[in-house]
Amino acid sequence: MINRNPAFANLTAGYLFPEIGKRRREYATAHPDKKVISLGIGNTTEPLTPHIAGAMSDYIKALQTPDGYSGYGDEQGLTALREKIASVLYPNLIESDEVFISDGAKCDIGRIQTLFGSGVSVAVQDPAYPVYVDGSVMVGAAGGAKKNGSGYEGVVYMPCTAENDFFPDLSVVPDNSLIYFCSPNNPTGASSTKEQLTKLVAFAQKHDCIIIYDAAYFAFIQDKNLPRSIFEIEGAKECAIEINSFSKPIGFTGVRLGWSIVPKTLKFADGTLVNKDWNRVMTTVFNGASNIAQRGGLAALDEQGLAEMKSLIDYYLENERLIKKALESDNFKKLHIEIYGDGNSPYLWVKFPGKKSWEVFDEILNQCQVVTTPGAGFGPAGESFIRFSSFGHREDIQEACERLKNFNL
Ligand code: PL4
Repeated sequence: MINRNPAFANLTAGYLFPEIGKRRREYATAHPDKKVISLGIGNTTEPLTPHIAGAMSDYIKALQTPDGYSGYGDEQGLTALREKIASVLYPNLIESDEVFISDGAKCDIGRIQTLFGSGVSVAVQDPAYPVYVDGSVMVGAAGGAKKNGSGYEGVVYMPCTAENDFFPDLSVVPDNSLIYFCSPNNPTGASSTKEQLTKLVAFAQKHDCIIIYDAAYFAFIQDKNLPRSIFEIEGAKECAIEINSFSKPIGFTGVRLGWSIVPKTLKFADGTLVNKDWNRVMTTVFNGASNIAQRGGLAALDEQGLAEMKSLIDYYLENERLIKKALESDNFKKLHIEIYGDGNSPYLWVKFPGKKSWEVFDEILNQCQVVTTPGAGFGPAGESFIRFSSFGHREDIQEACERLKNFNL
């Protein structure tokens, strides 16, 4: 028999989001008469918009003709889409051959770990999107990280709390580490300022670290002073990779389309270009994003597409305002909850002092039939927090808000 990859024995039993789905299904099965509303998994709910859907549908029609048919494309993506991402989203910052089109940010976060091998040290914001840590554990990074309480021994956790304005103390990060950083942040909803990201980049440069910057929620940033990309920060092209996605901006969570930016100025210790190795990874173990989805991505970045993107983002941000208002009602005041979320992300991060996250999750589900996400699932510093997602149909959000107004602990 072949031995099991020892890295897998180090993982916790299950990944956070399927566990939430399982609890939701169990509750629904036990209470078939009750309608469960999800403010849990960050999954888009609103239909594709006409211009973007139209571009894909036209392309599908063309695929049915001898002239319009196309098979495999370049693994790195359509040249036109790479150029459009560079010029529309990173004007004068990035060149098109630094853009790699993919099937989504999560997949890129997984694949990118193959670039650094098992020896690399890993630092993450705490709390963080679980894929950074679980993916690192799978490839045996961080010294073959082993489960230790609610975290992993070997992974450097950088607490991001209200006390430090959700920006971590970087001094705990060893030299030559991979630093996973997400802004706007999942789950805290905090967006890092230009000053904070300047500190991050300066630290990475001084300590020979590489930042894996997850900007999957960039489109939610409303404050014009907040950076939407790490490459707005001087020096970032020497120390950062950006992972990004069409999932949340245009509802492509199911369609699947994302991109990574690997600057040609980013090098490994031996001088090899990271861009060269990433090109090798993407052309070897990835076969290109769907050519239909890429037509949607192209349409999303023209004038009409960008306007449609804005209308979707505005819709979810209005949901967020409604949820926040419900959480400000008297019953929650009595619980002394603390609400974080400044209208630049789809998430509200809410502290229930003295309570365990999973306990609050179960109570909200049982009392209100509303699914949330327990903060402890995002790392040790997430304990006592609940994440509320604003993805949902307006009428469901309104109903969830009404039910939450009767919640008590
Ligand atoms: C549930 C910071 C959601 N099954 O759709 P992608 O792959 O382009 O982007 C995934 C992604 C990347 N980066 C960050 C994210 O928050 C997400 C999506 N996260 C959430 O509720 O936290 C969906 C989770 C999905 C998953 O595992 O990603």
